[in-house]
Amino acid sequence: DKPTLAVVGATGAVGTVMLGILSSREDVWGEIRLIASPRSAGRKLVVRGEEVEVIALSEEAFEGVDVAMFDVPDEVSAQWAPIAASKGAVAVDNSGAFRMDPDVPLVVPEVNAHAARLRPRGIISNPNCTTLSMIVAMGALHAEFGLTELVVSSYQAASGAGQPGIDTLREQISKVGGTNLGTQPGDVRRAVGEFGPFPAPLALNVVPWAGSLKDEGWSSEELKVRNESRKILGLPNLRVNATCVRVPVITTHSLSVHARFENEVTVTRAHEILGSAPGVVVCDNPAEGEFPTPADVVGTDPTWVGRVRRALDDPYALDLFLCGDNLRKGAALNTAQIAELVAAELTSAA
Ligand code: 2RA
Repeated sequence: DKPTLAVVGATGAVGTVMLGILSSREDVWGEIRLIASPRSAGRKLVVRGEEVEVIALSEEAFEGVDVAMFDVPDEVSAQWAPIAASKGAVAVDNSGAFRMDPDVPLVVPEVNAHAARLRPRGIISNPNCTTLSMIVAMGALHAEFGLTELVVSSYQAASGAGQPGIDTLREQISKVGGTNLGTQPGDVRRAVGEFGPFPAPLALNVVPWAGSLKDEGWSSEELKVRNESRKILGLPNLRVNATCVRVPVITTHSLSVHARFENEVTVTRAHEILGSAPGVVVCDNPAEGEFPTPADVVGTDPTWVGRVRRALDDPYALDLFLCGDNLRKGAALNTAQIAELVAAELTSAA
């Protein structure tokens, strides 16, 4: 019989997308159990067209579970993913709790699916949505040209900060829409007043910050892009510089990437590689105004790549622009794909 899946955090921004994805992908699951904090227990959510009652997070909730997806804050995963694993489940964790643990694989099925099999702690980590918005395309180019350096600027959507991020941006837009603000120093800042999870106003603005302050002025987000890219690609010495910026977009992260390789590159060959890479769509015809934008990419599964150019001063480097829906491939979809890898493994071993 089919494996039992638990979705922990089913009521959050990512959890909601997850239920939609589980309802539209090939159904490889037997029972799907929805688990959330005690305050959400008892709510009924629809998955695969059926109403399922949410149960409270507890040890018993993992009885008989084969795969447990975690879409919860780091500290909740840190406590409960090991408990789920101790009950015999494979935990697929979307939080940052275990991503850099040497005994926990960090998996993007299109790039390093094999890594999912070696999981001594019974936990598999899902990368950060910013890393995920570029790594499928970069993995394809790496396989062909041998990646040596990444210089990245991200343009991150408000929903990366969850529902509070979405609510904050919409509230700010309602305050500044239809006004003549954005022309005097501090006028938007004064008008919106509240910044929610962000350190500065987001509407009519960009905020060169995401996450928390780490050593030497780097943000946690920028170190995640660096460290996770190295781990996923198996390139411990990959040179990575990221600058992570929040922009007034509801959902879909964008990144501009300067990538340097061991081998000379051509745009023609890069287009061929990206065009045939699973999970990647090439949208690159600036003469016709065709390039990826969040307004077109949101709600879709692939990584969209455009603006592919060979660096003018370096035949070993490409410049390109990518968009990816940070709640779908950036979180829920990749987690679901990893869970499906495990389901296939369990089913074939049964
Ligand atoms: C963000 N990537 O966008 C981080 C976490 N989702 O805030």
